[in-house]
Amino acid sequence: MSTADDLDLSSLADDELVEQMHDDLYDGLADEVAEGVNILLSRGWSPNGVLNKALVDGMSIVGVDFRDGILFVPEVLMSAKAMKAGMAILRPLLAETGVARIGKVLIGTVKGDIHDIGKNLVAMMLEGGGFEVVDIGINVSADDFMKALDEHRPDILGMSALLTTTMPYMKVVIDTLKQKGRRDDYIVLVGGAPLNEAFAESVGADAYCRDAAVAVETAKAMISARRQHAVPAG
Ligand code: B1M
Repeated sequence: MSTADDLDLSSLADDELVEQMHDDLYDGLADEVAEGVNILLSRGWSPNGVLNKALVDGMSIVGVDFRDGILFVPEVLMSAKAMKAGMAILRPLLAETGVARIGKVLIGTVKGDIHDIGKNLVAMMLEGGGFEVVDIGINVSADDFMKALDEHRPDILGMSALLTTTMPYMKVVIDTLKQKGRRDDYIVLVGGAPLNEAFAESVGADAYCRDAAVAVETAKAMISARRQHAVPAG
């Protein structure tokens, strides 16, 4: 499953190209994935369509084979790199749709966890949805979350975890906020493949976001609800 050297991606019909991009993602071919993204965009595909059909669907195939022991860490890292190459092209386009900033989101992957593809996607989609986003990266400790919250003063704190062993750390961050009497200063949204609503509730988050699109909807709904309930000054 690899792009033959002489294969001209632009000669493929859309559905064949998307399939080829899934193969190229699987094989970690960053240049080919980037080229495919550019071709689809030049054919009038929306950035969102390219993201979901070509990249996210392709990465799901990688996820299944990683789970089943067919792919291993180095190969998945190559796929992740290829996905990032595609996302780098889409990022400014997704952000472009935003008009006035709706609010500010600070987002990071919790301590012990280095998965960042989903978080980056969420950050991109939030930017596209009109939010200012401060991404503080991976392996973020409660202390570092607190420092960043002080520095950036967002409306929303977003946390990501992809491992069953790291998701409980979200509670550590939320409990730290509570101890400092600052829990109510922020809307706290959490996400990541192993989470669910019950977990989000159990750690004291405001909502669980199944995917990036839900994260944008939830962020918008919660900001607007909070603003409606804010007591007018004076
Ligand atoms: Co990892 N890994 N991994 N991995 N990895 C998983 C998560 C795993 C499920 C694979 C498997 O076994 N099937 C498994 C976890 C099992 C478990 O916890 N029970 C696993 C494991 C075990 C590990 C290691 C321990 C492997 C090892 O070393 N033996 C290791 C851990 C390293 C660490 O973090 N300390 C490890 C390492 C890696 C790589 C480095 C190779 C690479 C990460 C590269 C990177 O991120 N830069 C990697 C990858 C790529 C995966 C899989 C294959 C794909 C994850 C991904 O990017 N998905 C993953 C299998 C899987 O999930 N199917 C797996 C695509 C992404 C778009 O989806 O991240 O779910 P996702 O994000 C979604 C939603 O969840 C949601 O929106 C996103 C977009 O729609 N969302 C949020 C996510 N965060 C959000 C935050 C929000 C809102 C929504 O805030 C508001």
